[in-house]
Amino acid sequence: MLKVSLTVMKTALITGVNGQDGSYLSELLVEKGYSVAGIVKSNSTAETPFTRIDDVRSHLELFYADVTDLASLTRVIREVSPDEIYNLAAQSHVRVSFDQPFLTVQTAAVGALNIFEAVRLEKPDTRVYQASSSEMFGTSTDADGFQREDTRMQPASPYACAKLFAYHIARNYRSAYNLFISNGILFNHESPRRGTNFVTSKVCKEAVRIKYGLTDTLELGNTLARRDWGHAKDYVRAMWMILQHDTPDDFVCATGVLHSIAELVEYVFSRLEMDVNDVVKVNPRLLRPEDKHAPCGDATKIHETLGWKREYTFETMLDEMIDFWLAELKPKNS
Ligand code: NDP
Ligand code: GDR
Repeated sequence: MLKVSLTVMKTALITGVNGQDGSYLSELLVEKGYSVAGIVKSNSTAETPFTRIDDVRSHLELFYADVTDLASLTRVIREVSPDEIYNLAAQSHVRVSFDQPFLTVQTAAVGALNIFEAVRLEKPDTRVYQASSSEMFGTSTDADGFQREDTRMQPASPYACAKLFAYHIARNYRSAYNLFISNGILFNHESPRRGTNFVTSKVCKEAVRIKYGLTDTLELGNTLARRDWGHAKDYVRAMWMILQHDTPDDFVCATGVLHSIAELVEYVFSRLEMDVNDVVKVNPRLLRPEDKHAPCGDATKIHETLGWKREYTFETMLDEMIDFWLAELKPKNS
């Protein structure tokens, strides 16, 4: 049940509002008393599937627009007159970005520029959060193995290159036009609302399907890959904190803990009391042209400057995801 504050303080506009992060962020901002508007793309289904924002939808004002369409953004910004914009819209899948590099650049790079330009022209006092990514670092780390705000960036996918452009143009607009634009450089964050084409969600869902006898294999790509995984709820709180800071700045948000895909699989299967042997098959189609990095973030700056702390661990995050899929896929007659 959503707790809604009765004092309306500010207006926020979220692009990608029906994505994983957009849905949690909209709930957080509504609870804080914001008036929240969201941008959604049109699609061809009769009823647009907004399942992630079902619970909060009656508190949102939704606008059809597209980050690749500057005129639509200008119109929405003029109408909403937001105090804060959270730019979360993008084609966000790294492997898909190798299949659709132009779409990825149009949404993640040009889309961000469109937002900044619309803000510059229509409402230059708006504070803007740009969803930057740890993928921008690629294989580059500091000597201690961590990636932090000043680590050299060496992107290794069309997605990471597009996000790096957005990161730099955000900084450029900040200094050239004195706009309040901040980058959150977020490491992987997951939840029951994560798309099932991302590895944590896929493993939880498929393991539960195996548990219920609906399938007997789990096809994966590189199981030796490692990631620094946090929970989306903790990370959307960081986004909000970044925009409440007195000056625009860039912050890494991460857990500082690495786990491999194999460890992820082991945890999920043991929690479901199943044996992992002979179940996992490597499908070469799921391997990526470049996947050598083990991104591990140092979140000292956001801890010390903004007081951000995470509430979830790797295990509690996965427990929540497993429980979600157990309930979601439960056979009707059991
Ligand atoms: P999702 O893929 O769940 O959500 C992305 C959203 O962007 C979707 O709602 C999608 O709409 C929307 N979108 C895509 N293209 C356009 C467009 N042209 N115009 C308007 N909206 C569009 O991503 P997350 O919520 O996980 O991530 C949010 C942002 O943060 C993304 O930019 C991602 O790249 C970035 N990020 C994510 C991290 C993570 O671990 N989750 C880590 C670091 C950065 P639709 O569903 O209708 O296609
Ligand atoms: P990532 O997340 O690419 O880090 O991007 P994803 O969950 O897709 O991959 C993580 C790692 O798992 C390996 N892997 C598989 N991945 C998927 N999707 N499916 C599989 O079957 C599979 N098998 C192994 C991958 O090779 C990879 O090494 C996410 C996105 O949210 C980005 O938008 C965001 O910027 C980064 O996190 C930080």
